Amino acid sequence: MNFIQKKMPFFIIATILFGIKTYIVYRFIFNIDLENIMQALILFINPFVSTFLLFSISVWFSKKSRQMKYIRYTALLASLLVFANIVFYRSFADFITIPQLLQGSNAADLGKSILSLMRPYDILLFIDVAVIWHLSKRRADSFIIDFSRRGKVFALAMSLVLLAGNFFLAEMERPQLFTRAFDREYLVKNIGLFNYHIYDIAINTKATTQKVFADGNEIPEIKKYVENNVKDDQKSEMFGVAENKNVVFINAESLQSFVINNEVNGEEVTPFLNSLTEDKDTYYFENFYHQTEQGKTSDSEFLIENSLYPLSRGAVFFTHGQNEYNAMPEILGQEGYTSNVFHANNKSFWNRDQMYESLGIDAFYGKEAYEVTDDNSVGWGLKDKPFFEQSIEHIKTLKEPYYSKFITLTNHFPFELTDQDKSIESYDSNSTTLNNFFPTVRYMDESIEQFFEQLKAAGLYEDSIIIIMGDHYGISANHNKAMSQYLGKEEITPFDHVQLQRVPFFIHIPGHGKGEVRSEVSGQIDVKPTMLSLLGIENEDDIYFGNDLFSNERKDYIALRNGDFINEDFVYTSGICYDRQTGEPVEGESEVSLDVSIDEEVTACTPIADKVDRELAYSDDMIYGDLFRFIEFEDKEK
Ligand code: GP9
Ligand code: MN
Repeated sequence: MNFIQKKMPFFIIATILFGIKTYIVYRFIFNIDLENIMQALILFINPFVSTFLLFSISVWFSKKSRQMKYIRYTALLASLLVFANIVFYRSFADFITIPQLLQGSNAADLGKSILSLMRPYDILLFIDVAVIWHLSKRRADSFIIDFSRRGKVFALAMSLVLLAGNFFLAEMERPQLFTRAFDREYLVKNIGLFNYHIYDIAINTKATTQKVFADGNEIPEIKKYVENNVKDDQKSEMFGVAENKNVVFINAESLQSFVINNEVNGEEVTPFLNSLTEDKDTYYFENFYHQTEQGKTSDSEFLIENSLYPLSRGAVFFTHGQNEYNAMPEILGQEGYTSNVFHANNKSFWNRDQMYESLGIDAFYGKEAYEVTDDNSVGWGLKDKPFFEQSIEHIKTLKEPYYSKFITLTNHFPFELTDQDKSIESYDSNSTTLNNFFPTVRYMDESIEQFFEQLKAAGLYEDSIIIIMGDHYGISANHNKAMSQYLGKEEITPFDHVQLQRVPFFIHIPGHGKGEVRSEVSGQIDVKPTMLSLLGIENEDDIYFGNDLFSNERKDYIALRNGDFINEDFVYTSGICYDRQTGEPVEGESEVSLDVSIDEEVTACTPIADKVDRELAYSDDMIYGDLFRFIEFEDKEK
């Protein structure tokens, strides 16, 4: 060890040893996908960044013995944390979260198998601890241990700079990594295991505090609002038309309504879905809006299962995955249904594994349930055609009646497709994203058509209703120039932007014969009440914010998560009230507001905008306070 003696502070030696170990664990024990060089670089850097931060704290201890003790015990505890994650990972292919740790069932499962999850070579994980222990006890004098004030401040500044650099690279690689918190694997990959745990603790503390202060007093007011403003008193004439049928729900990734009955390069984009708009067994809602925010697909799932709004920041699947809900799968469960989700991606993506349990979903067929090879994958993973093909085999084994959701993947940004899967040419504009969107949408359209055929061939079609819904936009406002070119418009105004948030919604009822194109303003918030009504299930004491789409007494607006709204007459966005027919701003009256003593424009939109704000706040209260835990639902097993 002579070569390092008297050259470096001891905490640097510890950082290097521990950093190397952590990197080896990332690469060879955790099965972390590296998609590009940038990810490989970040994964290499982050173990050293976080351990530097951890060990450099030692410089603030003035006594040598304390410094050494701090480094020794930190190395030991941090190694135990890595080890605990390894054991957990071997069982769940996931990283420990505080709620999971506290969740009885997981811990109990793990308890039984903990020994079988350990390997003899795991002992090697503690080599660096042994070396650190030895050096710190026997060779302490050989290292720099006296730090001047400047040295201390420098060490601190250095660790913050390194951390900022790491976070900067991580944000570049995955924009909005922290606010959206997609996936634990991404977090660990980008910011390291230790920072991930700190992040997890922070999120958890925030959620818990808000929950602790809630006592259910808020519920009567919210209930009253929902009774008076949301729920309709009468059942619609569609109540029960699909009683006891299986429900096949297709989540069409990033599908927007502007492609329906539209062309690109003179070819139909979605011939199959277009044919459904004219089909007598299908209702097509042409003014149906997605209401998602940062949680994207997971937000759309949250909306349809609960008829509550997702949160304005972060993914509620992540931040409130442990709440109690009165979700559709649970309600259907009481009526004898089983509920299943099919999605060939990591189970932990969007924290689905945890949230699905809270929503009462019985089975989740994730990536492991599929045969995924290089040949049948593109972009995000398994292509939609093999996905549906393989799903059919699983569906055949399900207990009926079932509610099964199929989440497609191919039509996901960056919309990659191999030439042999391309049935139509890309568009030609300055946006590769928009250009490539059309062929992947067409591929998804074909995969859904094929799925209909497969359901028929398997004898599963007649007893099912099939719902197809776009989950959220695929083309963001960053591509407005290309979008205006495609739509033949001069520009995309804020009004147009809201109109582009329409996603297709189809309800296909084999043999029904009364299908039509429906034009009422509608949204994802309406899916739960609509489905329950079609299945003939009453849900009276529930709290939710949507309506049965077939009812005549629906509340007359659809709120977007940012407070914008659409109703039959207006589109309200960016503080401007637009006439929905003309797209022109509506004249308002100036009024001096007493609170802020500035001029405020009052338009026909103002009263509805106020109501929207109130409704969003009530929905947030339900989630932040975990208020469903205070409501006793009939028949609900607690
Ligand atoms: C990931 C898939 C896509 O599992 O659902 O998620 P998104 O990025 O669209 O929210
Ligand atoms: Mn999606």
